[in-house]
Amino acid sequence: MKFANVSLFSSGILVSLFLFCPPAFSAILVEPIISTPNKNFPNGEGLGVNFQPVINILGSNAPDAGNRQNLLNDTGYTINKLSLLLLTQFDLVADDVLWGDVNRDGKIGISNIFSNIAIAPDLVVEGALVPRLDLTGGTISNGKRFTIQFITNPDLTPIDSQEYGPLVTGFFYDGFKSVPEPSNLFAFALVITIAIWSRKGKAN
Ligand SMILES: [Ca+2]
Ligand SMILES: [Ca+2]
Repeated sequence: MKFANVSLFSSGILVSLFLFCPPAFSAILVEPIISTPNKNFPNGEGLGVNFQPVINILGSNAPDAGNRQNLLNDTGYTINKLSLLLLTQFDLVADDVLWGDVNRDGKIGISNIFSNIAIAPDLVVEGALVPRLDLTGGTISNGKRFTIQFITNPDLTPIDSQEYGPLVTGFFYDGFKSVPEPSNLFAFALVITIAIWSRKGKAN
């Protein structure tokens, strides 16, 4: 009798494990590739002057052929920080979606522009916690192109290149506007000085 109870209990545990463990093991890992323009990709759209630092988020499906383009930074700002987001509340998968080392080189994120790539605290977007990855230690000047791609494990790239990937990623940036060259500042100061001198001259 006791033995039978134990067996039942054990099989109950097995059922629970079977039901609850697979989702934890099947988390989808996402790794971004941020690079200088890829010669194999077409030149895509500009980000536009309405895409403002920090306050605007640009979203896209991933991974898919639609991401394979060279975006233009025409925001008017030099981008010195990119924050990438996994907008899991909008995706089409039930599994957890996390940043991870998909190409297994020991680091999360691949970039020939930004040298520091680090997981940042989750961001709250429309009430949902959003995994975030910050890229710093590099710049994308206004007028320059760059690419953002995502690779995943398992590979969720649609077989049909016209289809959208099931994940939704987003990004926002921080940056600065170019300041006048030091030589221009000096010339400006010189003009002001001359104006003051000439005014003094008139008064006398
Ligand atoms: Ca989801
Ligand atoms: Ca990696």
